Amino acid sequence: MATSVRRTSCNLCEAICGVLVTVEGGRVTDVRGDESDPLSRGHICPKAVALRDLQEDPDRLTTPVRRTADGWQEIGWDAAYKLIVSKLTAIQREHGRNSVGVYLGNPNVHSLGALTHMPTMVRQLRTRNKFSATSIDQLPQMLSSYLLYGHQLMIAVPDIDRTSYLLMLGANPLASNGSMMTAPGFGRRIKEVRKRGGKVVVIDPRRTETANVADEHHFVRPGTDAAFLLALIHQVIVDGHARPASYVDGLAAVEAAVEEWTPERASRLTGIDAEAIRRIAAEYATAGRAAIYGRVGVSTQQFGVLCQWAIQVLNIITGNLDRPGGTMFARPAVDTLRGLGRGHIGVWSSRIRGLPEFGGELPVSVMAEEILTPGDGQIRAMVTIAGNPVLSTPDGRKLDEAFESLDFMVAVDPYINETTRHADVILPPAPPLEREHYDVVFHQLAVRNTARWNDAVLAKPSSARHDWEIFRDLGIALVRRTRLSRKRIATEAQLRLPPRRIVDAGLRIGPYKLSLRRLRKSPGGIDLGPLQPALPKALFHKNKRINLDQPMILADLPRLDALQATADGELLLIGRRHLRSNNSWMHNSARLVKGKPRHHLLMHPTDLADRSLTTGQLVTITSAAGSLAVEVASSNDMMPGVVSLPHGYGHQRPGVQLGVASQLTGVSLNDLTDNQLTDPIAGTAAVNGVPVTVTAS
Ligand SMILES: Nc1nc2c(c(=O)[nH]1)N[C@H]1C(S)=C(S)[C@@H](COP(=O)(O)OP(=O)(O)OC[C@H]3O[C@@H](n4cnc5c(=O)[nH]c(N)nc54)[C@H](O)[C@@H]3O)O[C@H]1N2
Ligand SMILES: Nc1nc2c(c(=O)[nH]1)N[C@H]1C(S)=C(S)[C@@H](COP(=O)(O)OP(=O)(O)OC[C@H]3O[C@@H](n4cnc5c(=O)[nH]c(N)nc54)[C@H](O)[C@@H]3O)O[C@H]1N2
Ligand code: SF4
Ligand SMILES: [Mo]
Repeated sequence: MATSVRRTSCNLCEAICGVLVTVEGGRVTDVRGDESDPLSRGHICPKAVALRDLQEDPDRLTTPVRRTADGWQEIGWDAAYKLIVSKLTAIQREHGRNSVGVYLGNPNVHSLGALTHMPTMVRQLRTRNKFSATSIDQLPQMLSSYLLYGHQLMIAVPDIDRTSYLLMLGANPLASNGSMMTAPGFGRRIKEVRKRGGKVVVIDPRRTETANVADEHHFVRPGTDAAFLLALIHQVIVDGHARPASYVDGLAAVEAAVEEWTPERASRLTGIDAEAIRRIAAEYATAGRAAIYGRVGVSTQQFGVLCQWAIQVLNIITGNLDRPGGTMFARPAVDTLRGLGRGHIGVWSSRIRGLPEFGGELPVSVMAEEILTPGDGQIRAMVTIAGNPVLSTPDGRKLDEAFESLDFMVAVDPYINETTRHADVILPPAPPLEREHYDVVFHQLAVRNTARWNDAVLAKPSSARHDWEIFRDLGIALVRRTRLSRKRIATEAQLRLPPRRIVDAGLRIGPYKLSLRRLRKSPGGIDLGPLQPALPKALFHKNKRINLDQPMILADLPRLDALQATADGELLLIGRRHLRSNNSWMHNSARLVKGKPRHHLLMHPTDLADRSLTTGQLVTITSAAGSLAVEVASSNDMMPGVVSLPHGYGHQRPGVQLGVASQLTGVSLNDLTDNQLTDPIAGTAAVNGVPVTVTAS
């Protein structure tokens, strides 16, 4: 049998590791890290091996299916497209264009074909009811970048390979492999910081895997990080360490805003020692090359935007933004920012709750009410693409009910899961190993400039479709609903361009004047060097200045002033991730899910004792959204008063067709999170810091 080793990449998470895949007689027999990859340097995690399981999963759909009274039936591609377009068109004709809603899930950003072709298809639906994982994820980072740097995706990343001080809040890269910061082998990179004599400090309500490899860890009461960050700004200014670059305005407004946020005051709210806050401020401000980084724990909480703005302010006023070892901007070979909108907020609002759109999307927290509340503009049909919002977004049970009530639903997804079981038609795209890839998103967020093109490892069967082909065909059918015009012809032509042609054009006009041909000659990727200073020229604001004084954010300070301690007996619920799991999916790989169960509610021993509970016992967790029962486990790594549950579990819902996953114990964290609990600035779901009570079941 012919054996070959092919170079490709794993795109299951943001680390985009280079991998070597051994193929024997058309089957994958081995997956390992590519030592020659200039970014990942051989790193992989256990999920890479599961690429093979995705390929061979008997539950993975390979042809479109249609739900009928007698169950799921296979249907041809063309018949499926025809059915979808005629149903969506009829519904929009009768109820208006906003009667079709769209949810765009996480794996879209990991697929080249989704990025090149999906937005054009979705635009043809002309709906304002668009949702995505952004509003339960990185929205606060995008909004602060939009306000400060003029572009929603102009994200500064810690220059971890040169820093001597890294302060991390609400991030656990040893489980997540890093996010909004592509740094494969994050653990090794942390070790290297420490070996250089640098310092790594972690702020998290749980002593995480990352905290365990850091120099210092502090528990923080969930949802109060903004107070800690404002006190750091306060202290940096008091100590005379605020020396922003000449292109920065608004320091006086910041100074006034943090005047009363002394370390003592922040300490009372956060639980972090005032002396420690003072010391961290001084160490960070004088380290010379220092970076503050905050991820999910300081984004999907009630003060997410305030936190992410404050993190930027600290990096800016200490002169760490845009300097080696501080936080810097990547310069990828395909200039992603130029091809994307800079962003906007509040151009329209949601119909029922009036939450603002951001970048053309409404917050996921309003999706269920927009489907369930009758009236003009009610959503009657949904298109979900690479998303499982029943498990991934707040109050999943309500959303389950909402999806069941729809007149029509389409899912572009390889599985029949908690969300897609409600669909009338499911269109499954070809799996990762059958796809070509260039990363148009994560090179933009990478800690080093590199570029890599990957040919497909395995040939796609002729009966299968790539995601981009699905979006092309649906898009063309949708645009053909409009009158023949120049615009329509241009849209059709754009949809017909294969992703590789788009990448090639992007490379040629990009900053390094590369080409697909050039990249294909170096299948392991090429190194374009460390991050380079780029400011103020790279700013998207016309005046090339950064204004810290953002009224939208400063107006939120009274809400923080009013923040109270939790009520008696109440606990705060937070999430957690595990290296061998990936959001709401990949639980169908026996190889990944084996081992110790990972679904328990973690609770500090004193909180258990206060309630006369013991490890292993079934407990009932109750929140404003509902209650559920799960086993509890004692953990000294939890901050007292805080409990933790992972999201993405709970595959026992009826109709789910996931063999291995359906056998898995565990409940859905998002059956407890509350869709009324948001960060009001932009409606980001606050799924961390949810008030709950825990009692014996
Ligand atoms: N409580 C709580 N909730 C959270 C989070 C949390 O920390 N706590 N995290 C949030 C975050 S950060 C995110 S990003 C969201 C993620 O939530 P979602 O946006 O729902 O994404 P996933 O859970 O990754 O779901 C992936 C879906 O895409 C399908 N899929 C996999 N690969 C492909 C593909 O190549 N093409 C297509 N078309 N489909 C594919 C899978 O079968 C699955 O249905 O969850 C959020 N929800
Ligand atoms: N293995 C694996 N990798 C993944 C994923 C996965 O599901 N599994 N998901 C991917 C996705 S979509 C994303 S967005 C990234 C996320 O990447 P990370 O943000 O690194 O992910 P988490 O592990 O959720 O880390 C969030 C941390 O915030 C802490 N936290 C909770 N509330 C608070 C708070 O109020 N304040 C502070 N300071 N901390 C708090 C939690 O205890 C947790 O340790 O991971 C990606 N990578
Ligand atoms: S860290 Fe793991 S899942 Fe993420 S890209 Fe690398 S191998 Fe894939
Ligand atoms: Mo995410």
